Amino acid sequence: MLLYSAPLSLFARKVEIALAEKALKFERVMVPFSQTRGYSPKHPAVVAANPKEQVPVLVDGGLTLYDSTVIIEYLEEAYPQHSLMPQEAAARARCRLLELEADEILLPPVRKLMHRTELPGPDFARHEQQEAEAAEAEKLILGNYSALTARLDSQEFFCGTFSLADIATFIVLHYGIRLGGPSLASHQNLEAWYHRLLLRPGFALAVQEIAAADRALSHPVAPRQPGSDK
Ligand SMILES: N[C@@H](CCC(=O)N[C@@H](CS)C(=O)NCC(=O)O)C(=O)O
Repeated sequence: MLLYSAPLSLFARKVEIALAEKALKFERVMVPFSQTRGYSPKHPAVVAANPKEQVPVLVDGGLTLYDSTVIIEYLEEAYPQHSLMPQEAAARARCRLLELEADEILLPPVRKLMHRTELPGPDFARHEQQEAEAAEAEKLILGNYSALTARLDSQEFFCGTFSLADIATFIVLHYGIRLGGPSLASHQNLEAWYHRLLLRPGFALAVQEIAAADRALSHPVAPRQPGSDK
């Protein structure tokens, strides 16, 4: 299997963690990325494989797929060992919904923090505007932490057993923290869940590689002030 990934691509990291959890070996091609030019120039294989010209792209024998959700669903069906889904239909549907919510509900406010790793430009007014929007987004992120804490309740994982919902939720929360967003300190069972996942080799490796990519590519994000997450 061959995965087209990128050093700071949240969606590609989601697939990398799923592959690691399933103990599937893969080759990886890191497409070009920089904070100033984004994904330009696009990798020709990604342009050829995906009409949206985005990573991740997975090639498995004669099959080429794009979109992290479609790729993980395929991996789950083609390689059922180390399942990333519960068994029962309603539980599977809930789990898929949690993945969708990670991508479509949890991620939008985290996107509002992404300017922080870009090299700051000369337009100070624009920066102030971005930070004002980030402050509003951080309130939404804290609200999302509370909703997730209630949903996790006393379970070890979001769908009872470990699943793709944990992968999708973890990676978005990790990006928020990496971008100087609220810490999990005031949400104890969510914080414990986050640290439980970090003990799994695929998660730990992704987090290490993202930190290394930030050191190489990103503007450093100011450390969060203790006590600022109420
Ligand atoms: N829904 C897609 C989103 C993929 C996506 O947004 N990929 C980003 C990197 S995280 C990308 O390749 N962006 C380049 C572009 O849009 O031009 C998925 O789940 O894979």
